[in-house]
Amino acid sequence: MECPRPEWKQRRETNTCYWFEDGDRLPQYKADERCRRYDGKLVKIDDAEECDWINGNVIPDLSSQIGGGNGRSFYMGLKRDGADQWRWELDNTIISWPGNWDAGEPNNHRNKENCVIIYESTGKWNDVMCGDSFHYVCEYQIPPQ
Ligand code: MFU
Ligand code: CA
Repeated sequence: MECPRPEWKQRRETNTCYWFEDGDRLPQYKADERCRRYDGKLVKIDDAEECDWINGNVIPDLSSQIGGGNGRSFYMGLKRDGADQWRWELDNTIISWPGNWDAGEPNNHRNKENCVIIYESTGKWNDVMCGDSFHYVCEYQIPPQ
């Protein structure tokens, strides 16, 4: 089986495909809508290992596909729920590892930050307002044969 589009990157160990969109910048729900067009979702990062893989292979700056200093940010599929817990939209589960937060994050700045971005330059995470527009990373799981 293959990824939904040729430009998606496949992680062979898990048959997961990833796509960083660095053309459009969209609010979080629109970014997720875009991922779903390809039967994907905004990325769920299960553990530190997957986080490292994504930072090294998917995020352009860190994987040196484009080169440093772009200063861009990418949405993932993690949201603060009503009980103030971080929950993955892909399967509605609460995050089960500490995450890769930037220093001082998540800070829920002005009490309005319920979505999460990845900084391209460092791979670190920041909570942001879901209505702000950013690039995004989609994930697609190739079904077992
Ligand atoms: C930091 C970040 C916020 C926001 C703000 C401008 O808070 O945590 O997400 O980007 O800067 C002081
Ligand atoms: Ca923040």
